[in-house]
Amino acid sequence: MRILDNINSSEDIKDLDIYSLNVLAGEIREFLINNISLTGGHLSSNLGTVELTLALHKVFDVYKDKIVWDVGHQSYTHKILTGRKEKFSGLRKKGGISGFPKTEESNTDAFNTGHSSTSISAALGFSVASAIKGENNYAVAVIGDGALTGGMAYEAINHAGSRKTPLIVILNDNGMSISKNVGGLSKHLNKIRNNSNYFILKDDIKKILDKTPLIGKAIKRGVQSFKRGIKNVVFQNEIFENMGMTYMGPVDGHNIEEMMVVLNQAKKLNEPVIVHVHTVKGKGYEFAEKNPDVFHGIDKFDPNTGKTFGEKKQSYSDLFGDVICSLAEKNDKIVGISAAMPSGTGFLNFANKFKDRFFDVGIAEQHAVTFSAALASSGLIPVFAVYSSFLQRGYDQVLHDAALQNLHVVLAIDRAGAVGSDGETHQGIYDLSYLSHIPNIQILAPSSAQEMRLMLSYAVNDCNSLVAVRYPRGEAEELDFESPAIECGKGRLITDGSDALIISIGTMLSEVIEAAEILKEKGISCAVFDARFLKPLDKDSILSIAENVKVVATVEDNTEHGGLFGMVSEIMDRRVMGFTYPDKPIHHASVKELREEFGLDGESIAKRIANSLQN
Ligand SMILES: Cc1ncc(C[n+]2csc(CCOP(=O)(O)OP(=O)(O)O)c2C)c(N)n1
Repeated sequence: MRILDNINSSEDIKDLDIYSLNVLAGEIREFLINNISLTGGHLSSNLGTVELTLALHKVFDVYKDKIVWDVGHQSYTHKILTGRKEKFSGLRKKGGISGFPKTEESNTDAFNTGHSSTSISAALGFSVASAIKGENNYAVAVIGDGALTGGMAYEAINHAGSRKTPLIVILNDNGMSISKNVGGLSKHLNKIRNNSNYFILKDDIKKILDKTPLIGKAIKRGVQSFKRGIKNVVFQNEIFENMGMTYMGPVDGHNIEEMMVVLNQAKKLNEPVIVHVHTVKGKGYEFAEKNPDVFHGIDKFDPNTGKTFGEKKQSYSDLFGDVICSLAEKNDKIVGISAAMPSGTGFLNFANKFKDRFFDVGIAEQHAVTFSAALASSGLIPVFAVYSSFLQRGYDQVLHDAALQNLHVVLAIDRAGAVGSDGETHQGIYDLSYLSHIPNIQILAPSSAQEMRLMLSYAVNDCNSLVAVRYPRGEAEELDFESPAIECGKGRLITDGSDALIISIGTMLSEVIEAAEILKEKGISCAVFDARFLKPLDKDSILSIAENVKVVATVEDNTEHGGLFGMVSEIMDRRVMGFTYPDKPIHHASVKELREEFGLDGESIAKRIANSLQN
């Protein structure tokens, strides 16, 4: 029988000795590989944090203390240790457990995460609240070196360091973001990685640590002797120390015993502490260790070969990569910007081909937008490829730096619409809303591969203003409709009809075509209009077709307020039927399941329109 079979709560590991914990770590790795091979999920980050999580669960009381997992994609072992082991077959599936921490799933998930670099702020908030309420809880942030490239982390460190609020930040440094980590701090951490010895449990240090008192007046003396002791064997890190955080490390993140010693000491310090832990992303699974980026987030795969199944179809991200490369070959003003997502956004070929014209700025969407604005102001054509949900970070910069100065920044917005298994934090269903009211912006959405080519070329070469092209995750289909040249603010009529007008934006066109076909069989004739532009909206065409029909409907993979439905409603003095995602968080499930659940599939669209024509 495995040790893991008897682990159903964090309490169950409290009495395990180091040997058993190491055996358990091996069993958890096997469990992760087997389960994620069946469901897909974040593998390499989780393989890297097994021992770290075990040490945290040994040293802290997860039912009382607050552990905040940055991004949260590495929280699987924590989930296994907190009663959710049996639920892994439903990981990231509709109705199943989330791939990220969820307070509604377990009271041991202190705080919901998904977007990077929030953990130190949240842990600091927990620490301050605990002090105000007179409680004695520890607050811990677990943040990767990738997530530490996000500006918000420094805002929190700056705050924590100045207040001297007790807080433990675990810096899980594996040298990787999704791709190789970038930036000055990353170089500095790398230097430590290459030059330093790990903290080693030498007997004399052990003695100092053992003598460090937990309570009373002696704390200060104890802490100082502890710090002196520990600094004899560990690297000093002035960056963090100067910002007011005590630095401890580096510690071997796969050595449970040493991590427990250091974490216990960090607890005693009663001030902001950063514990620098070195881990190997993908640890223990050859394929993931060799290619941690490939296994960062992976679909189902064969655990014996590490290969995913099925033939890979051209995605919108791939197509973006191809088109932007060919445009850049002809126009040397084009520069590419990514916020730590060169592979996910399809930017890798561009990055390799145009090394001097490509910038991975780290997980720094705000900086990426302002940086792009200045490039545009200098006459270059910056193309920032970014996932819809992560661009939320750069809203003010889009408005303040790019739009108000009327600069030609191209936003290539990937993962727009529902994203599926990553769930509510990653849904790209807000971009039409958070962009539509910004002045000077043009917003386009392709409904097919042909349209994507035309729109990217238009955005880069013909447009002179801030421009967003938003497209979804998944296959870029070639559709059989005529794609005339893009004209600013002009949509295209796909089919004419006399009973209803359905206006769609982006790839929702496929569902709308299906709806129109179903309705045609029922004798209902629909005009289908592909808006192409949300802004400027093709008001004239829409109003003139609307004059002759009984029902006007809009279909978009965006939330209810502020998108196509709102824009079309504003130009009509009649009721418009809106097909949107509802105004509430949208959980994880496949895109197909979500469309069906929220009435955005062809059949549901047809049914509602038919009903309204009958009434
Ligand atoms: C604001 C934001 N931008 C981008 C991402 C996408 N993302 C998820 S994990 C990750 C890399 C995180 O690296 P690190 O913190 O070092 O964790 P590791 O996976 O290496 O353990 C990125 C870029 C995100 N979650 N949030």
